Amino acid sequence: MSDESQPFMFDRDAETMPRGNLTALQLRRLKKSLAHAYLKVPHVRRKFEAAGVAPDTLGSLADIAHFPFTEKADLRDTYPFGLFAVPREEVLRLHASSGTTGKPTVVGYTRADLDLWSDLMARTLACAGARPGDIVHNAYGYGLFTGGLGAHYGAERLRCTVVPMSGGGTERQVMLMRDFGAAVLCATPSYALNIAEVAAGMGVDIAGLPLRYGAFGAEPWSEPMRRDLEARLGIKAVDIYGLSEILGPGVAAECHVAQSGLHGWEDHFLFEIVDPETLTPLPMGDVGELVITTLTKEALPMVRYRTRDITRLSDEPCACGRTHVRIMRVTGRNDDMLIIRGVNVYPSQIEAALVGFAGLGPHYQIVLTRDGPLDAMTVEVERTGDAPGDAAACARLAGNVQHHLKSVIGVTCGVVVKAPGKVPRSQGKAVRVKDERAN
Ligand code: DLL
Repeated sequence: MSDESQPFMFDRDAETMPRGNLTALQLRRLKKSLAHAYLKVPHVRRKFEAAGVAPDTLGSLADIAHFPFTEKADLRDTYPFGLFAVPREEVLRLHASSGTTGKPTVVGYTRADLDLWSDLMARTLACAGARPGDIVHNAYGYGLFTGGLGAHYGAERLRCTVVPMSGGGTERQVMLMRDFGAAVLCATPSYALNIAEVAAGMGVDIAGLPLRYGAFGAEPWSEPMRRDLEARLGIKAVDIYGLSEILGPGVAAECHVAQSGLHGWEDHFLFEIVDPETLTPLPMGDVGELVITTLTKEALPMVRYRTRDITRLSDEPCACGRTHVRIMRVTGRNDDMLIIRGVNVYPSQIEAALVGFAGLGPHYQIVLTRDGPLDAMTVEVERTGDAPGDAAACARLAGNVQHHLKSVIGVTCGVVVKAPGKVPRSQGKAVRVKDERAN
C-alpha cells in the first residue's frame, strides 16, 4: 500500500474511529469526567449548583451547553492548586503559563495524565510527519512552559531520538541539526525562522539537510509564513496546537498529508465553538471562540474552558483518513485583539500582509502608543540586506508598506523601516506587540 493511502498513525484505531463510536465514547467519558470534577473540586461543585446543573443532568453531548464555562479567572481565584481533583501528592508534575495578573496559571498532571500526554504528543508528532527512529530536534523551551517536555516525552513515546535543545543558542542549534541529521524540528514558527536565518548567515544550507518536517505551534502564524518556512528550511511545516490548561501541546495537529486544519483528538477532548459575545454554541463551520472540555484528565479536569482562541471547526473528511474534527488555523485571540481607531486588528493579519512583501524580511513588531485620546499603532519592519538603506529609499518602502497595510487591515498605521537584524528576534514565543500606552 502506498504512503498516501495508508499514512502512518501512532494509534490508528483511535484516530480513524467511526463517528458513531466516537460520539458514544465521548458521552461515556464526559459523564465520568463531569462527576469526577463535581465530586472532587468544591469550586466546580459551587459553579454547577449556581447554574442548576449536576453531572446526571447531562443526557447527550449537546447538554454540555447548560454547564458553566471555566475561565482563566477560575484558575486565578483558586491559585495555585484549587482546581486540582486529586490529592496534591498524586500530582507528579506542575507546569505554568502566564496569567492575567502577576500570578501564573498553574496546571498539574498525575501519572496517568503524563502517560496520556505522551501518547497524544506521539500521535501529534506522527500526524505531523515524524516516524519511529527519526531524530527530533526539540527547540521548544524546557521548564514551566509545556512545549519542551511535552514534545520531549511524546517523541520518546514515538521511539524517536530526541535532542533536548530548548530555545536559544541558535548557532549551536544549527550546528547540531546539521551534525546529527535531524529529521524533525519542533519549535515555535518564529523561532524556526530565526534558526533558518542564522543558518543562512553561517553558510549552512538547511534545505539541503535531511530535515523533513517542522512541528510548529504555540503562537499564531499564517499561510504565507508557512510557505516561507517551507522554502527556507526545505521541509513540510505543520501546525500543532495546544494549551497548558487543557494539556499543553498534543490537543490538535495538522496531518502532513493535507496540511489543512488540525485534527482535535476527540477521544480525549470535546470541542465547541461559541459566539464570543453571547457565548451560545455555534453550528459546525461558524467562526467563534474555541471551548474545550477534557474527557479523561485526572488532576485538572476542565469543563468548557474558554480558550479565547478564534477559529472554526470542520467535519469534512480528510485525505489522511483520520475521522477527528479539524480545528482550522487559529487566527487570533479575542483578548489580544487590538482596536485601533475603532478597527479590530489581529497581529496575525499584519503578519500575513508583511511576509513576502518585496524588500522586507519576515520580522516585525507592533508598537502601540497613545496619540491624544486615540490608540496609535506603529509597525516596525526590517528591510532585507539587498534593499537600499538610504533615507529616501526607506521612506519610499515605508510608504508602500503603509499603503498595503491600510488596504488589508483598514486602518492607517505608522511604519518604521529598520536595518537588517534590528527588529528583536524570537527565542521562543515571539513578542509581537509592544504596548507603550500609559494607562
Ligand atoms: O503554547 C502549548 C504548545 C506548545 C502548543 C508547543 C503547541 C506547541 P500555552 O503556553 O498555554 O500552551 O499557550 C496556549 O497559545 O491558547 C493559543 O492562543 C496559542 N497557540 C498554541 N498553539 C497555537 C497554534 C502552548 N498552533 C495558547 N496556532 C493558545 C495559534 C496557538 N495559536
